[in-house]
Amino acid sequence: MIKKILIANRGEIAIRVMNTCREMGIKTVAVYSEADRTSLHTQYADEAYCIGPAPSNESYLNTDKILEVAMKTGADAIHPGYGFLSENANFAEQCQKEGITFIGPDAYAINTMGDKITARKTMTAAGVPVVPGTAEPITDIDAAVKKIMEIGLPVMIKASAGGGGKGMRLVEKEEDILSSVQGAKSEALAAFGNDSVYIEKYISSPHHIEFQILADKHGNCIHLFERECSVQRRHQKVVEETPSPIMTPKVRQEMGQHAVAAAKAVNYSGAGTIEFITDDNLNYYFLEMNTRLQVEHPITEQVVGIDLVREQIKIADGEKLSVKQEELSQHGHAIEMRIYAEDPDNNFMPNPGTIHHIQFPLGPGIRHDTYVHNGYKIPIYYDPMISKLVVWGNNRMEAIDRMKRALSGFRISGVKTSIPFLSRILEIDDFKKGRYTTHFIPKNEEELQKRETCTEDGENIAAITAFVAFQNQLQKQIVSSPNVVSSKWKEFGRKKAVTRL
Ligand code: MV4
Repeated sequence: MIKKILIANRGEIAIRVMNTCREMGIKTVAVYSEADRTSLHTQYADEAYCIGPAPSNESYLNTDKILEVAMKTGADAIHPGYGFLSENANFAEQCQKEGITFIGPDAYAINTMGDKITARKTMTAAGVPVVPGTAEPITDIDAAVKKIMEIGLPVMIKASAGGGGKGMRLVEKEEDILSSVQGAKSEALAAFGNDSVYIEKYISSPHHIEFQILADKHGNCIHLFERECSVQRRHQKVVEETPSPIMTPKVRQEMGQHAVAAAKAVNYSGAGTIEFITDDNLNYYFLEMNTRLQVEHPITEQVVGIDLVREQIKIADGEKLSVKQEELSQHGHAIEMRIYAEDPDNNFMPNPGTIHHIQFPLGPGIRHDTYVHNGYKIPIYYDPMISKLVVWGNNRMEAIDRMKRALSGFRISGVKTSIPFLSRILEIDDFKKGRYTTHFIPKNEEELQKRETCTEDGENIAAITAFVAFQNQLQKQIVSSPNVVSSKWKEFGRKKAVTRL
């Protein structure tokens, strides 16, 4: 029985995992870097231990130190969250050697899916469609040119160790093949220490649609339907929604079955995501598998009604899946927007700093996964995401209206955020109609970059100025007519009410 879990992460996801642990009666151990001494996750856990200096490789990536804390505190299991050690096969193996349960798949599944060429081969063998391309890495340039001309230009050159867009090149002309292959190889070598690259046919206006899967250690595997993640900026997801606006019941069922086949092919256990790239006609191809809990997992939880962290823990503890595929359905519509401490008017530069005041949107259909609070200083060392705003509605239109209301109910001062940019996305026709591809943000660049005439800071200053002016006026009146008895507040209240009508 898992009775105590160490959460090897920080921020909103550490808190998210701890919430489920608390509901399950499981004790929690937080680890933190020197920069996170006052972060909420350290106070939220039953115990918390400092594991080193601010830089990730000296703290949140310090496997020896984390395992030492796990053993000292008697933790039965480690939840890695996302990022950091979540897809580190060596760490999963190290945990196992120490007799601590890694809440995630085994090293074999992580390694097989982590190497894209191996993943493509494994998927092909399992009957999962992959993008037409090469099965083997490019070794000789003449063979590569021949193969590319067979597939037909344009093509993508991709790093086998890559993912998320690194070490990737689009080739449109025959004369660019050599330089693109060389460019991709050197970028891959620098980023991953591995210069293996392969070729895929280029899908010109793709959608990113991913399937959530859950697999237990007894050979059972189910999918929890799709998430549409095509609204991205420089390979960073900006909006995620489920169901996908372009999905049909038939394709959903087929893709879901292929997602389950993909997971089974690597003997997967735990929660995972199969990413597909689809064209406008819903032809779909396996792209990669993420062998972790994902940032955008809450939209699936809201629509399918399953706590994915609870399932992860139960699976890690050796339990069988408690639900069958036929018992699952999608109810309503959920949208997530990631809120970053960054300046959308200045090329999305990270804007860490102290949050002087923050007020979250409240009310029906809103879930807000965060770790920030009034007076919190966002450290410069980590990803500047401060929260995930998730809304649920009976249908897509209701969810969009709810997201608009939620974004407009957000108050934050001290740091710049992506909120104004996110609000503009909801006003764009292609988004409203659910007709968008991965080109959505570049295509609507101009409209999305429109600056507000009245910024949030401007709005605050206007309110403060008006208030101070009113106080001054009130003071003068009280001084000039000392007989007035306490009617000015009432009067102000009435005036305000009248003005608003
Ligand atoms: C592609 C593609 C078109 N054709 N592969 C980008 C990140 C990596 N996970 C895969 N990516 C792409 N692979 C082929 N054969 C276009 C992209 C792509 C993309 C994919 C998903 C979401 C956003 C994207 C933005 C630009 C390019």
